[in-house]
Amino acid sequence: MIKLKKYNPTKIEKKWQKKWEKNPILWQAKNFSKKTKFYLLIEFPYPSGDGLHVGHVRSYTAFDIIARKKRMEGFNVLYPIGFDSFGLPTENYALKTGIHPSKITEKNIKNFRKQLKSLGLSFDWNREIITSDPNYYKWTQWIFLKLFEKGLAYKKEIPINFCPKCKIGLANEEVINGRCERCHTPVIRKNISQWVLKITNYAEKLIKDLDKVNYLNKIKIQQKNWIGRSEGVNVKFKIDNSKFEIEVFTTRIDTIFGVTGLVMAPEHPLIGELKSKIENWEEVSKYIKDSLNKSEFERSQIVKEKTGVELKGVKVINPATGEKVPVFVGDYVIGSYGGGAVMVVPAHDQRDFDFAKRHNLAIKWVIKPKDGENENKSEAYEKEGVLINSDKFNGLTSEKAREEILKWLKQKKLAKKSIHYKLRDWIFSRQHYWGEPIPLVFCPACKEKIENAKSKKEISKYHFSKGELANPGWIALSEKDLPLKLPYLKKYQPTETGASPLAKDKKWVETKCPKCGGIAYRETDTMPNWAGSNWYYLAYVLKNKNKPDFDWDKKKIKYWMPVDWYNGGMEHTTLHLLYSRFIYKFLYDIKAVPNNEPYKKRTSHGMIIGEDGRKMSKSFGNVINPDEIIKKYGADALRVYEMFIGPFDQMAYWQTNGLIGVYRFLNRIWSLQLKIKKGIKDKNLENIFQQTIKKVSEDIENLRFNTAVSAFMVLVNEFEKISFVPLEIWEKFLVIFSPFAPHLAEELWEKLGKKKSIFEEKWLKYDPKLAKKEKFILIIQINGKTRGKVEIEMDAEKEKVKEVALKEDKIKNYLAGKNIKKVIFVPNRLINFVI
Ligand code: ANZ
Ligand code: ZN
Repeated sequence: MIKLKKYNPTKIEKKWQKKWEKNPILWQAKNFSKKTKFYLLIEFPYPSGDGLHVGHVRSYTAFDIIARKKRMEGFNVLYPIGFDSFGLPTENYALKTGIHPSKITEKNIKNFRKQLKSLGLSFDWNREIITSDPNYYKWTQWIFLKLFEKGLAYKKEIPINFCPKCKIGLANEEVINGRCERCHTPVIRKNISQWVLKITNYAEKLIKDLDKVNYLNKIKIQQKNWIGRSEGVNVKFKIDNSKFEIEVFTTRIDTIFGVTGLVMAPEHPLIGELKSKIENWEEVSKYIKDSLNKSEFERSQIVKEKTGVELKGVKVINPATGEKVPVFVGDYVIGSYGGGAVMVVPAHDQRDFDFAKRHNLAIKWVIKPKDGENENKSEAYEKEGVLINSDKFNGLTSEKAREEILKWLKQKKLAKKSIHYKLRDWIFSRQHYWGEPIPLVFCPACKEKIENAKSKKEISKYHFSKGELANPGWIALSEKDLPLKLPYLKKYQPTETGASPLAKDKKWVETKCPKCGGIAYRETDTMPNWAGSNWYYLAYVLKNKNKPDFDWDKKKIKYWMPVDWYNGGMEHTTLHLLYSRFIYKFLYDIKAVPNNEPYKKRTSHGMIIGEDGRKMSKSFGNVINPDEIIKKYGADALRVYEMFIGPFDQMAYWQTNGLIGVYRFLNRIWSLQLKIKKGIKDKNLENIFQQTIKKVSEDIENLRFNTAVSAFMVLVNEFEKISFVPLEIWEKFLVIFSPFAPHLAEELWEKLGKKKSIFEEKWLKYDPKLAKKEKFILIIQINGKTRGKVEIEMDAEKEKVKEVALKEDKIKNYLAGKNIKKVIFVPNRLINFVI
């Protein structure tokens, strides 16, 4: 008998990775191939200094399995990879170590590439992209220029969330519970002039088009909540003895007869206008100053006290009753939502109720339950109901009243229907070094031209774009001057003033205006981290193998887009997913892409948690380094283990013991080589094997990798039980197992004398006849006594067995009127009802 060498994953895996690299048909996607295209996308990594995480391995392996299966099924699969390499962590690390961010990025990418390759992932490496490469960000800048040209980018002095530690402005999305997403320092407010993108123009489409895509429901819900569409009414409250009026947004116009006050946000511009009327101006202005320093988060806390100061001397008129009610400034009202003011209905809104108690406002009940009375007067009655104390609207339901009151006030030109969104425009500037420069200059001469123009006609001869007219002085670079390269700066610390470090490079900043040739100054802000990932799925499509630059080839886009299946973390469903959908929709509107949703299908994976139940983190010392695992047990063991670890969409705990178990399992497969025999038949095994094909194929499509691995384990048990494994079944087993453990399968395949790669094989279809589950005679007992028998499919689950047993007439009779206390179930044998 031949002696079997030990399973040596290190050797096998290196060998095959080298061979596969030289065989592009195994991983290369072909533009315009006649085969049906299938574009699989995973979220590309940020190349941090920590290297690859076992969380990356989970998602990348899962989709590698799908990619390999799809290729074997005859699809032209695009499964690409790249690096999202601009961003703060690299810059912070650079500041700490004194090594330039570009150097660090290069080094980190090298490490990531090596790690990814050591996993045997079948990425199309010819399409690798790097967002900090000027050839790449040329197009990130181009997209910005287009947004600017069409008037979707504007510069605005706005209070932003500012992290005093990172010294950077943060988008609302980057503020988690009032703290900086990266360093967890409490965020403060600061006024800075920023570039902002009008994502709100797309709010409606971003909600509506969710109907067209196949995203996990929880992802759709998150997107909808984030956009926060709210339908209601804008109502005008005239200020007594003044030409001014205050507009409020309400979703409950049915409660208008209960309004006993009005609160304005501290930012509300009208407060300044009313200064001469306000008798307690000092108190009011101090309150405003204090609240503007607070973050939006702090201000919107539900538990927070509803503070406010009355504007003494100012009253507004309730448009429904004509009553004069007091006006306040209060920081629980958000300046940028609705009209930045709310009507106070203490009886029917708990926040208003609290506010009223504090400030002695009247509480006027105008809604009662449909049947009966509302007895509880110690809190607001927020539910809908029937109107009372509302004049001619008494007796109407809330729903009906909303229609009627709107009609009535509309006639008086005091109200109109309106829709508001929680979604804010997207702050697109960062005062940091390691990002894409914004390709605009500021030209004082052009500014003057625009501002001093007497007529539209006069200005039209200069051909300023929408963006240039809306932002006087800001002039777009010409497309042919892209990329605008990030200058190499030795000193790139963020500045205390909040200005971008690029401002320090006077030589770079001073330039000529592309429009008039006069002296102009470059924008020194850079783009946020999200800019590069807005369009990276297109970059893969456009990437040329031997050319560093991209051409915007619409034919390629038409062939490949949309992405067929996109997988990523739940933490990106409100930010990256929304931003990239917005950008793609914009590109569609300017006819740069042929369809308006970038991703057909979106799923997400659960995180992998440390062995101790905590998030993996250096500070807890519970981080698992994939390199070490691969060195000790091999990439295949890591891959199969991470697929076996639990349901793909759920969080899972790392367990090194589990990994060792999988490693042993692969060793057992390795040993089976000795038992392979040609020319034998085994009907029972054939049956189990056909079921395995069916199960594994379906499980892969449904992301049930854990149960697919279990099915392989059952099969391998069967292999071990018999004296010989038929060669034919063994070969087929290797084919369906190969996406999970590609190196091992390829090696065993070669040992069978095969000349071609196993990945050139076709995926298997199960034979429904052969896969039929066998039946057995189920014994049905009552209190341990056999009362019946019935034929049923092998491996039927408890619930199913119970159902079948309870349908038997005899059993029905025995159990009539009895109470089943317990059901004992022995799989493939018996069921016993204890009564
Ligand atoms: C009066 C009222 C009576 C309200 C009532 C509710 C219940 P959503 O659904 O989230 O859009 N509101 C309006 N603008 C606001 C702002 N800038 N800051 C804080 N709150 C604001 O919420 C709409 C409701 O939130 C509006 O309807 C308004 O209070 C408040 F029994 O108006 B309501
Ligand atoms: Zn100019």
